[in-house]
Amino acid sequence: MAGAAGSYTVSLDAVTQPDGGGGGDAPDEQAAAKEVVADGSFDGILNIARQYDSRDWYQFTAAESATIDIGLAVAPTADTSIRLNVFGDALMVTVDVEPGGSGTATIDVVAGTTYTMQLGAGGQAAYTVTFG
Ligand SMILES: [Ca+2]
Repeated sequence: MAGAAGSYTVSLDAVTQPDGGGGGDAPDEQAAAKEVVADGSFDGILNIARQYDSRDWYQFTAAESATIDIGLAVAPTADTSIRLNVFGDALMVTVDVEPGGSGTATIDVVAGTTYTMQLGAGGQAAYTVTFG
């Protein structure tokens, strides 16, 4: 008799990444940085064990010229610190944050200018980026 009753489960260990407000993993290349709005906060995940996920790149365009704080909080469950680099025409500031910790990058932005942010980790870590 064909089609004997039974079932099986396929586990792909797939985690839906919340990077930058959903829609999957943020790109690992600066040129493809995921667009975010520099207001409020967003979550993300880094996991060096997954392809393309040792780096997450984001970009935002300043709505007005101002001094802004970009906060980075790393989940206590992380097994690695996270490095945040913020770029204008060149690297502007670097912040390293340990698991369970938080840090802030303060930069002067110019209205209409696009900035990129690189988050990188040597292990796996969930994070939250906050604009203020
Ligand atoms: Ca990611």
